[in-house]
Amino acid sequence: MELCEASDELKQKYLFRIPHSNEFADYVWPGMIVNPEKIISLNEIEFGPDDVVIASYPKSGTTWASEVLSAIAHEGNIDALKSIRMDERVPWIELDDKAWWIKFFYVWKNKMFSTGVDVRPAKKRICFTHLPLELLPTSILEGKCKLLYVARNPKDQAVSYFHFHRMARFLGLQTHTTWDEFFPLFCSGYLYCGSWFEHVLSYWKFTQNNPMAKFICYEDMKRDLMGEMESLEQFVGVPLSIEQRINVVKHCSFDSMKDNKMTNRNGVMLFNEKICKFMRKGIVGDWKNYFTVTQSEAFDELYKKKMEGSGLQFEFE
Ligand code: PPS
Repeated sequence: MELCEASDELKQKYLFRIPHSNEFADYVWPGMIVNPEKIISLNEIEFGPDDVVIASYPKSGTTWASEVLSAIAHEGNIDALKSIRMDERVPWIELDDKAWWIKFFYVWKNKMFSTGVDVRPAKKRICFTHLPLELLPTSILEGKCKLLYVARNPKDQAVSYFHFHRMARFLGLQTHTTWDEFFPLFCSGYLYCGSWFEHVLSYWKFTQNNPMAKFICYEDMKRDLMGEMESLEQFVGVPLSIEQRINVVKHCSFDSMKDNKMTNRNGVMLFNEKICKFMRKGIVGDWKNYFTVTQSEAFDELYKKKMEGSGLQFEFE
């Protein structure tokens, strides 16, 4: 278990490596893109019955679930999805859009990607967040809108997050942080968005017996996207035909999303894709290429302790 603990020195190093980092509400924030004022101001937004909020711990399949849900909200109209960039169809609510680099990005994006195609408006408004449950706007917590939580087995999530720290400028392009340093930071929860266990378990509890909320897993989407879609359609109340569903499943495959400039996040200047692609591997079980046997055993022990009694189980292969 000692392997899972991060020293104060390591934590300080992490904080130092994140540009404009700050600590707020007991979490570390990458100040280049998220700030406390923006998070607090979100409470002014009144979410309603036509909104669906996707929540997740980073690197859990948010982008994938966003495209699937957006496809449902657009009633299977793939042309609409190909005409509008995903970050417009599914905005990130806590992104600090007052920062000049974000404003610049939007101007550039509109120039580069605007197709001018007039599409039928979506049936539902969709957005996403990585905020821990307790920081969500009140209207979401009060069940005024639907909430979809996407989770992924923590071993693959950690590996994906490790690579993300290397390529995301707002996390400091941490190519010097080794996997052996990242592992205890992840286990101890001293990372942007905090502890994976706390994030996932708090939403898991929230979604239980809550008709306005749903919990899905990356691994289930991998195994049976058709089946997951059907239950998502029911959840948001927009049914598709089988043919439409088949087209959406094709459109949302890893290879198709990877080659689709409206979804693959290529050109987002917050990322350095020369270091690593945003659409990296998209598989279950990549953790085996990173976790040593000792790390895996230590993590399993921690996992058992933290997840005990929750009734939540993940697939790791
Ligand atoms: S983020 O930055 O937090 O919004 O990232 P997020 O979208 O949650 O997670 C990124 C990982 O999801 C993989 N991905 C997919 N896997 C399978 N199929 C599809 N269509 C798909 N789209 C995205 C992406 O490759 C990241 O995982 P890794 O393991 O790094 O490849």
